[in-house]
Amino acid sequence: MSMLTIWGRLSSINVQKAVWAAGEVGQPFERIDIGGAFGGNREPAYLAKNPNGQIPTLEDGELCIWESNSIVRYLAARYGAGWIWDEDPAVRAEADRWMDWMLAELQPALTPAFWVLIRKAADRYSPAELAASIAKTEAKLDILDAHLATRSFLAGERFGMADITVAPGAHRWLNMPVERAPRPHLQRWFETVSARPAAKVALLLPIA
Ligand SMILES: N[C@@H](CCC(=O)N[C@@H](CS)C(=O)NCC(=O)O)C(=O)O
Repeated sequence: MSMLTIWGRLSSINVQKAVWAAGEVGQPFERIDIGGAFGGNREPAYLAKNPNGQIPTLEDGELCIWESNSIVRYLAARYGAGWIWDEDPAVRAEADRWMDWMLAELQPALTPAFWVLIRKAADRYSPAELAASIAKTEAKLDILDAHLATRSFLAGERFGMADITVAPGAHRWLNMPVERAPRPHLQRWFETVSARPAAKVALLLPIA
């Protein structure tokens, strides 16, 4: 069994997705702290792996993959067939769209509030941007809650790669000092998926 390498500090929401996915498929991995206070992600050796200078990056033998959701898809397809990867294109499209929604909708909505309230970078965003971030995130999570009212997991009745990708966003929101509307379906889903052993390795508490 080959050893994976995951580059990136665990406080990154995008690294958490990769670590959780690797754990679910039972693939041994080494994680190397890089980025944030650890630095190193602008070094030529790292830029040769990931020209964006961002984290995470996954190495699997000769393969080098960046973009967190692509890493989750790769791990799922390569090592999680019949488990977190579904061969049915319709089920996979459902998973894919929630993964894309996470990157394109939920993460951008949540990021300003996270930076101001948790990373204490008040100078990055105005009070109006903070308020907008909270309002947008709440609206997006209403969509997630409604979706989860009629199914156990994001792509249906089986846990899968979309749950791994989206739950780190819910983890942040549910642990942030913000006023949240009660969302029973989201809460039930999050409690179920975050109790998984691989989730406990990935989801840092307190959030940072
Ligand atoms: N779309 C990329 C975004 C990656 C990204 O923004 N990573 C952040 C951490 S979450 C980063 O590299 N920040 C610089 C740093 O940590 O020094 C992905 O999903 O992998």
